[in-house]
Amino acid sequence: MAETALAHPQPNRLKPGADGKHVTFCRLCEAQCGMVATVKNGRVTKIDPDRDHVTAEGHICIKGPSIVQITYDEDRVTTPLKRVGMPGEFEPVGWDTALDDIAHRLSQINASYGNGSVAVYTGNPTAFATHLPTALMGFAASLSGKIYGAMHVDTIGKQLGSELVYGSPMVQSFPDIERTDFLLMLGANPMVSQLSLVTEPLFRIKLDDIAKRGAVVVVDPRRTETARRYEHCPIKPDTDVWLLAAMIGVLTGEGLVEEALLKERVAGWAELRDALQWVTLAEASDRTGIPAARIESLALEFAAAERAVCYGRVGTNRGTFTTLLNVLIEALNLATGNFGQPGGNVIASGAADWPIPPYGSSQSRTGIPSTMGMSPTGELAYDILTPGEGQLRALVVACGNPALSAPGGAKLEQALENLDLLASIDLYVNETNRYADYILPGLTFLERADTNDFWINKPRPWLQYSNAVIPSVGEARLECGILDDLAVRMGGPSILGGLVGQNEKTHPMDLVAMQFAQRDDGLTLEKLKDHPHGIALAANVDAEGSWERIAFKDGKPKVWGKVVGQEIERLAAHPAPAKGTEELLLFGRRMLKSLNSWMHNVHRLVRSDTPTLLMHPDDAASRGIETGQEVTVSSKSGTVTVLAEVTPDVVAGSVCYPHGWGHNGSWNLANSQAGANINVLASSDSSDWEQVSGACHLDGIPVRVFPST
Ligand SMILES: Nc1nc2c(c(=O)[nH]1)N[C@H]1C(S)=C(S)[C@@H](COP(=O)(O)OP(=O)(O)OC[C@H]3O[C@@H](n4cnc5c(=O)[nH]c(N)nc54)[C@H](O)[C@@H]3O)O[C@H]1N2
Ligand SMILES: Nc1nc2c(c(=O)[nH]1)N[C@H]1C(S)=C(S)[C@@H](COP(=O)(O)OP(=O)(O)OC[C@H]3O[C@@H](n4cnc5c(=O)[nH]c(N)nc54)[C@H](O)[C@@H]3O)O[C@H]1N2
Ligand code: SF4
Ligand SMILES: [Mo]
Repeated sequence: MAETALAHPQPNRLKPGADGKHVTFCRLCEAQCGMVATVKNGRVTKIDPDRDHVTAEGHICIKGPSIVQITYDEDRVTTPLKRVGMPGEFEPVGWDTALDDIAHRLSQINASYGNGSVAVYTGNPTAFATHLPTALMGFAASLSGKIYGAMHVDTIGKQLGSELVYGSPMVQSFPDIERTDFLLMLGANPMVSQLSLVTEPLFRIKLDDIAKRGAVVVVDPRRTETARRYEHCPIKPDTDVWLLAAMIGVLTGEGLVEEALLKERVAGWAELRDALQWVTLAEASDRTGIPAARIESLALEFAAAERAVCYGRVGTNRGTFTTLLNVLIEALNLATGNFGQPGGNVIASGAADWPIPPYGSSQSRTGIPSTMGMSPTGELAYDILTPGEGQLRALVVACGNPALSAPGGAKLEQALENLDLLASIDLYVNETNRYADYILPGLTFLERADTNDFWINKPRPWLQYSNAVIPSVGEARLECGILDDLAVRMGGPSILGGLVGQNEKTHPMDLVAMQFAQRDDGLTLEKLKDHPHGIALAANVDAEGSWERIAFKDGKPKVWGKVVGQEIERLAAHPAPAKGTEELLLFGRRMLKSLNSWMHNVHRLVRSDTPTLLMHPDDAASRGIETGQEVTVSSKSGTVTVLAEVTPDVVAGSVCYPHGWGHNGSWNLANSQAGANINVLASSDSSDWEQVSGACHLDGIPVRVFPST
């Protein structure tokens, strides 16, 4: 029986499953494009762009409409599954049986071992389902459990940097791309990723406009789709921190920093400036591979632009100095007077007001301080396999696939099989939950009512509500409802009810309605429902208001502190890589028709998106490697075999491969695709990561590459 309780009453629009055109929005990536879904005989037959959408104005990418194939995919899990044999061998089971057994075993494990023996893993799609992140946090708290997630392979440097500079990991700055004249972009490829930690579906038009007004400079070891369109500044992987330190040095030397503003409104500038004085242009040039003159001109161009902003994304979050790098990005924006200004680096209002434990409030078993109270994901295998206090014995994975997304894939798979209990809420049998005891079927966004208020980093703020387009397929259920049910079966209060102080089940949309009721602009959820294409809240983000959002009591950003000081000392002592070595540095990329590890079961997405190892012609020639050849790539952590593609697009001395491939779940088409799990090459030994954050080292991994035959 389909669960129709998900259908929240919605007077002005079609009921879930009703024939007709349902106005909705995509929840696959942060762009959140508007969509119109056509339903015939209760089934979604097609998805068109919503040309009346308040921000996207008809923008959509190829992945969005593919949600239809995923929703009705015959490989999709639509009943609870129980493991009956080897990994991947499951049989359908009833909801009550599954939930009762999971609840019973979780309670038992927790009672027997306590102390972090139980954990949740929150994958990327949890951030696109209203109240799922909060439900997961509540669920973990109810078990005194640990929380692992995609953060340590994605945004950790940004989050810790935000806590150090602005006082909270939730107070995150973003570029006001609507109004800037100069965008310095590091480690991001929006032409493929559709822009991350900034929600702007028309990003391409906005970037084109910036380039017309001034410049978009893309710092990347690969001549990416974005670098090609704008101005490329090639850099050796994992060296951006040198670029930023040197740029700050140039600006200081030239007297181009806003000293008065820094003195009055920012804490720690003088200390940071002085601590970086030893960084010379020559050294930075040697480390980054960027000519000294270019580093200098980049700094001068940045300072000269009326409105400039530096933005770093995934490629600045998994290196050796990711935390310092993120602090320096904030510092560059602050020092040039570009923080809290139209066209500069801004902070939006409305960051989730969660009770977040401060940085370092706990430590992992190998001594990594927690950020946002989260355990380092790279340590999952270690925590499961290493006996003693805090050994992990039960894991609930929500919308995640760490076997492909976290470092040390093979070891992690072995560890997952060693758990006393592994339960997963997912759409598929993936590479992680094939080791599970139970898989519980969750929903696609077509089956969920949602608002888009989680993603607040919008240069043009807007809000949208969508009802579920269809009732849930098969026996699939709303994810936060599943967690709530488990919590209650374990004898605790409802976590969703608990959030609003009621000891009874509450629909997440009721919670959203209550949150809306506290807004000071009078917009209620009911009013929002009257605007099916979304409602524009303002033409622009309130840039000047950014200053009021700083979480420190004195309202001043802090660019100096113990962590920053120590990290600069570590940088000074960091040896330059040996020259003339056989090793190449491996870094990642995303592909337009992929979404991390899980959209490879859709024919139109995979038919022309084969992953290859990009390699510079000089490196290929010296190894006798040609395009299309099978090559072996090995690191200290593992070995994979992949196809080579020789191209001058990557800097010499580096190779590039996307993550999320190498399938062996129950998704038939995905399993038949070429490609390997590149994270087998990433280290799950915590001593190989940045110690202050636990950021996994995914970009700049030393590897050897040679022909396979
Ligand atoms: N080497 C390398 N590794 C990386 C990265 C990289 O750039 N390079 N990127 C990292 C980043 S940024 C991220 S975010 C992580 C992602 O890491 P994860 O979040 O662990 O993995 P995903 O591949 O996003 O897997 C999502 C899972 O959720 C399921 N799912 C999708 N939508 C829904 C839904 O609505 N409901 C339910 N119940 N399930 C759903 C899918 O079937 C899939 O199994 O990977 C990281 N790993
Ligand atoms: N099509 C598609 N879109 C996606 C996703 C997807 O998998 N596919 N995933 C979504 C997710 S979960 C996220 S987090 C966002 C991420 O969005 P982005 O941050 O834009 O992610 P990427 O496209 O991986 O771009 C990262 C860039 O960093 C570069 N890079 C790697 N190492 C370094 C380095 O040391 N220095 C510098 N300067 N650059 C480096 C890579 O070459 C790459 O071009 O995208 C989201 N959107
Ligand atoms: S860019 Fe594509 S995947 Fe992202 S929200 Fe828009 S349609 Fe969905
Ligand atoms: Mo991500």
